Amino acid sequence: MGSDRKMITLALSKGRIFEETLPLLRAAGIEVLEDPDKSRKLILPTSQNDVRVLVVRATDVPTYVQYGGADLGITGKDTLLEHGSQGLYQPLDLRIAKCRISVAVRTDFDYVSAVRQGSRLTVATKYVAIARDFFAAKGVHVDLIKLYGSMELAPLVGLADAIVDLVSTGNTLKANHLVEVEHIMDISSRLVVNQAALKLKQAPIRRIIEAFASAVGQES
Ligand code: PRT
Ligand code: MG
Repeated sequence: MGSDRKMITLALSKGRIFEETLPLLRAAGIEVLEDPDKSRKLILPTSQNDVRVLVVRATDVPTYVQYGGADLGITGKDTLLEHGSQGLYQPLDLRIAKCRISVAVRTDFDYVSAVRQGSRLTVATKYVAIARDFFAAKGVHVDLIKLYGSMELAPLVGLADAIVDLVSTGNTLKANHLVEVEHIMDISSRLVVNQAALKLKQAPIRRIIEAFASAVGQES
């Protein structure tokens, strides 16, 4: 970043967050000039010379913003809870990329009895921090297995009794003969801002926060 003290850099991940952010950027008068699915560029120009977009992995957005590689970013609450929010100012819930984080098991697994009998559950998840906190609060003993994707497979092949994963329509669970047994929390994406950048580039960053806030119908 340091190269241009006037440049505003926004970190986004490809896919649903990128797609759902475009209308918010438009509301702030910013058009992204290249499609990240077609371009190989990782830094995308916008219609405003002093605003650019970084294309990063969803799980890396908080890291880029925390260390100042980007001034702002948009990231799921799931990702933020796993990463931690040190150094990140979170002015807005953008209410995009909505889903929930749930516990799911095979339809033939008796979760209620397992929990009632105090069994140790093996839980596969990308969200080890969220899962650890959730089961600790319930007083359920768990062995956590960290996965990076396709969590739904784990109970099917005997790797785990349960998974903690994101659910939106529920179709992925259904297609894999899994059923939701706990709703841990609702998830949506947040705007995160580097605290030092907010001080150094107050005016342009405030302008973006306010445009996003009015686009999503919130006070900033
Ligand atoms: O894909 P990659 O490994 O690069 O990263 P990622 O999976 O973290 O990125 P991405 O773009 O898939 O998700 C980014 C963010 O979108 C997440 O951090 C969530 O905050 C949010 N989001 C909203 C979702 C979903 N809805 C969602 N349904 N992220 C993932 N899913 C997956 C879910 O993991 C499951 O496999 O979709 C599947 C379930 O969908 P349904 O509709 O079948 O229930
Ligand atoms: Mg994904």
